[in-house]
Amino acid sequence: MKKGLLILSLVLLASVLVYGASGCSKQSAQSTGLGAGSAGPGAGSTEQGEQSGMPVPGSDVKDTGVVSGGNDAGTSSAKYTIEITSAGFSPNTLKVKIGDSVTFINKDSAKHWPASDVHPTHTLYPGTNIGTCFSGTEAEKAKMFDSCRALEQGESWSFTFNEKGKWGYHDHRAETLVGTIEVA
Ligand SMILES: [Cu+2]
Repeated sequence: MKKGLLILSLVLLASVLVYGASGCSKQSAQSTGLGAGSAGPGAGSTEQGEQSGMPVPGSDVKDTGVVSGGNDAGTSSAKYTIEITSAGFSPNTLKVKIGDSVTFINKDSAKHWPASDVHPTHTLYPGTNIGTCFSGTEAEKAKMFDSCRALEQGESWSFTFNEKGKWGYHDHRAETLVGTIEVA
């Protein structure tokens, strides 16, 4: 009796285990299959999308910050001042970077006219031509290394250098007053 019971219970237990195991494996296989077929990829991809999506906007924001910072660094141009006196330009040699701007200020009682070489046409600096001073548009004139007018005492004129090179200039009113701006 005891043996019979033990064996019976063992058999029952074994069958339960086997059924249970097979049932479990079937269920898991089915759920995996179903999952893979329907909800699985969707949920998985959604989860992945959310998981990878969450950091992406964050990193985008960070990237944007970095980029705008980089832009700031790129666009933050230096500003230089060159004084004009009866002795000429000071400093008369200057090294700047592309995008930097230079303000010429007339500290003299006489008028001065900073302009690209070569006198009298002023065509050394790209896009510059003294003729355009009188016939060109404001946009064209803005690109010219030429004040296009004689600066009064205390008056200033600013120009942004967007062309690489070593640019000689002079005072169109007194062409012996010269200087050089090197744009790197
Ligand atoms: Cu000139």
